[in-house]
Amino acid sequence: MTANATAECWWFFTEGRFVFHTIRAVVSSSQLDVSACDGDGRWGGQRPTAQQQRRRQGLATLEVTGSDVPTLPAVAVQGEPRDLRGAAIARRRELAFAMSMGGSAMNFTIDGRKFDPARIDQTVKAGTVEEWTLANTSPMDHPLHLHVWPMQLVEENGQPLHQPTWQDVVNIPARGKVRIAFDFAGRTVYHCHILDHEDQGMIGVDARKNR
Ligand SMILES: [Cu+2]
Repeated sequence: MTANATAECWWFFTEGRFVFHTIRAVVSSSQLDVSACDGDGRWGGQRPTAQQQRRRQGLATLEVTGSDVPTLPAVAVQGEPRDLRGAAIARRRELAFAMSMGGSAMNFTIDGRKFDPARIDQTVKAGTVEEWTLANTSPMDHPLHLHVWPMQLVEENGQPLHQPTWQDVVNIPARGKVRIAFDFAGRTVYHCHILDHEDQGMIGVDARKNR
């Protein structure tokens, strides 16, 4: 999973004690570690050590007691979003995700601009399918989240995806590109899901118009 992404799981438990933990380190060298930043939020501190990289992180302990309940009814099959890979693409756009020094702090920008809630960054015709290439020119990953609507990931670093993959957060790797497709109507925002990146400007507004 990418930073701050969500997943929904179903579990069947028997009696006992269970611990959820990460299967490997929480910190990777391509992701922001707070302790690896100096006071100005600039990258420049320690990279995680090999020992830190190997360390598992406990997340939660769960104790299951009592007797078994009768078998639950099967979970209804969930509908999947429409596979957009063969859809007619109304428009293609490329968005640039960048970071730069601005005064005493970093600027995190999309297409060279910081967030302005009064500005609409992308205007799209409702009911059409668009394909966006998300290009990251910075040395850090930026997990992009589009509010409310799932994005279909269609290409990762030049390689097309052969399985339909929908995500609510798509990681744009450092100095890499991903391509997504989606269709929706309304007004929403897209932003980097790393809190201090979005707080420092990495948010855009997307509005769909019925014309
Ligand atoms: Cu970011």
